[in-house]
Amino acid sequence: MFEELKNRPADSLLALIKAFQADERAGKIDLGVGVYRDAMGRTPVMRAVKAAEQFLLETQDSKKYLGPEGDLQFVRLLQPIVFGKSPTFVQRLVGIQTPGGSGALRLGAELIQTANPSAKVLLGTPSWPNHAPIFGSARLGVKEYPFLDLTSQQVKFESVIEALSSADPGDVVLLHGCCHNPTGIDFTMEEWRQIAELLVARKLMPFIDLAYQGLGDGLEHDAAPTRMILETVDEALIAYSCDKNFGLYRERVGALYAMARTADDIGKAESNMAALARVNWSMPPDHGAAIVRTILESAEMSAMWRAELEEMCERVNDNRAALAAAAPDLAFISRQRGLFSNLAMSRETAAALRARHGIYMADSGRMNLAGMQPADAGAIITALRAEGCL
Ligand code: PLP
Ligand code: TYF
Repeated sequence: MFEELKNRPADSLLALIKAFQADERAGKIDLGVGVYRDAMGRTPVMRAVKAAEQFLLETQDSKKYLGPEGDLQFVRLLQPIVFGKSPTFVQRLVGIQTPGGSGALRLGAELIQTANPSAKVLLGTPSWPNHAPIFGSARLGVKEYPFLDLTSQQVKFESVIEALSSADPGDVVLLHGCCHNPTGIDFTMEEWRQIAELLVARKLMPFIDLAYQGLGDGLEHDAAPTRMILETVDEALIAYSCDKNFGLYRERVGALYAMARTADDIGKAESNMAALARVNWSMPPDHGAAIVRTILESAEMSAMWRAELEEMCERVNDNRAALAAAAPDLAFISRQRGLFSNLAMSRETAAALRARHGIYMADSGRMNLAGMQPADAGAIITALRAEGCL
């Protein structure tokens, strides 16, 4: 049977991890996979996470099953952080714990497929390379449209408007809530408002992917577009990841929220989300969500978490400023937000940056700004100049 299978390419982002490890040069710089790094180049366990793990070790007295919804206290406590303290739409929200933001995207995709198999998902490109495969493997049609021009580093807003204007009622629009992956380019609030109006006018449903809240300009700022959209439309899905802003990557912590029109619809969304979770993973892994719940239940641990997240956010933005200060051509990097910026380059150039200069970024030219130190700015710019990128 297995002889029938075709070999498939490895995820090129994840392959960079191994390539970097195998490089023995001292000055190598890892701007590859999207994990936060501190001033020592480490991806530390956050202080509040350590404290919560200690607390759980001492107090957790059972690991019995929780059910397909996972830890509902986690889902509830996350709500004010994502949606604000008392949003108008709170009664119309339902959430379920998922294995990471990826699990939330997959569950949301299957929920759409169950409710409306002919719905297409509009995806602005470039996007996170896993988006299209996740929707495709849930048997949804994916319609890609150009989201921006890498050479000018500008959003092609006419193309966004055109894609939404020509979509069919019931289609779904995937939107990065903040810290766009791979470009760091988010819509302005004015553009978000125009998008919200079009969603209503064309009867389209937003599916907001919020994987980096707090890593752009702070928790509140980064959630503002999501909240505005939810105040405007009557149905939405939100895939949330705690893997970056709590540094819990391998623990796989996330949630899928649905906002529905009526109490009846909420009940249906909820029961279908649970049923789909059951056939996918039965129940989500507990440990990471228990950590987040423990942090959010404690004022002290929450304050520790918020303070460390702010430090992380500042560090990334300082790195952005250092690159922009060292090369006027890269001024746009200091205006972009989140872990990533995406330079316009060929894959050959990205390969040359790795081979000749020990600078590891994705073949697409995406760089993780958390992977450098401000003092690396000079070496990065010298290499970019040597390879004709500047
Ligand atoms: N969405 C985007 C835009 C991402 O960059 C990631 C990164 O992994 C995810 C979703 C998935 O997050 P998680 O690791 O929680 O599955
Ligand atoms: O874009 C990134 O680097 C992160 C990590 O299949 C990631 O989102 C990359 C690829 C992948 C899963 C996670």
